[in-house]
Amino acid sequence: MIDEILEKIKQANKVLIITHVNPDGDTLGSALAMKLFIGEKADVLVQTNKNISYPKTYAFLPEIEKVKFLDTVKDEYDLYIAVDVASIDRIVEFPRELFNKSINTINIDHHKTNRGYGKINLIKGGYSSTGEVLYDFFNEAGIQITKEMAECLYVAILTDTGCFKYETVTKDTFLAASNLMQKGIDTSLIAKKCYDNKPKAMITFQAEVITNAKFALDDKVVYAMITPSLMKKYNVKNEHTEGIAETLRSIETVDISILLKENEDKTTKVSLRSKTIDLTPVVEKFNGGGHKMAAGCTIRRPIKVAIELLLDELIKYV
Ligand SMILES: [Mn+2]
Repeated sequence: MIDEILEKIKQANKVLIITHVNPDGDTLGSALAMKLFIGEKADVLVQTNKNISYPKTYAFLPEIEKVKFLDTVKDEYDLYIAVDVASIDRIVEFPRELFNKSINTINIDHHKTNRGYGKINLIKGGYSSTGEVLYDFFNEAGIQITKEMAECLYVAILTDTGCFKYETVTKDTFLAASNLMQKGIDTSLIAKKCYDNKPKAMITFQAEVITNAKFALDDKVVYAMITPSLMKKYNVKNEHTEGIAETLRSIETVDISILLKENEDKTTKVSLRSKTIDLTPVVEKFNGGGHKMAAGCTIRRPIKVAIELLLDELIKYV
């Protein structure tokens, strides 16, 4: 499989590396590490238009200033590589069309729910991050990991493990981090850039969301709701909702935290976090995906209906 991937990369004239919608540190770090390896003939796609862009937190990543957006991407590629994209519907219409019609598609991921929609699928379900999958890939392929690539992979692993806290972390994850550190990256500075760099409005916005959170099922479940008007009030973007579900999960009695965000079209984006309960069957009921302790879905109903549907489902597990 590794040789096959290397061969495809070698043969390609132009490569599009696709990150998932609402990009995070893992998908961006993995995509940029891959771009740094492939070089000039590879572009990274962020699936928004340019004015929405990627979370500013990650603006320090090498070569991120070169990414393509939906409004600049063209039909000019002969190889597509999706990284950290759990399912094909995490790629939006136009790039999905390009991906689906191409004979050269590679799917690199760590989500257990990934069904292998690529022609070549390098999926290590249960791995800490796609960053760690790629770290193994580069090593097994005998590819030299540069300092810049190491920075990207480290950010991918750091952010997707919640700073090495989640149960997906193994001794190999620490070994990867250690080896990446030996490339000369400043891990303390990277952590500051990823976590101590938030806009003031993000914290005041999150304070209001958390203050209004509701508890259910003997305080084992907590949920918070975000409407477009609240986001407008604080002038915040999607990326500024990050961390709310984790903060709510950190409450002593809570096993499952839910963050619901109503979209302009009255559908609801749901993020779930859990301490002990496997969330994958819950989100699969709503065509979502993810990991045991961190999963998500979109429910095609307004926010108040969505939470009722979710609570009805969660009663079976809590
Ligand atoms: Mn990931």
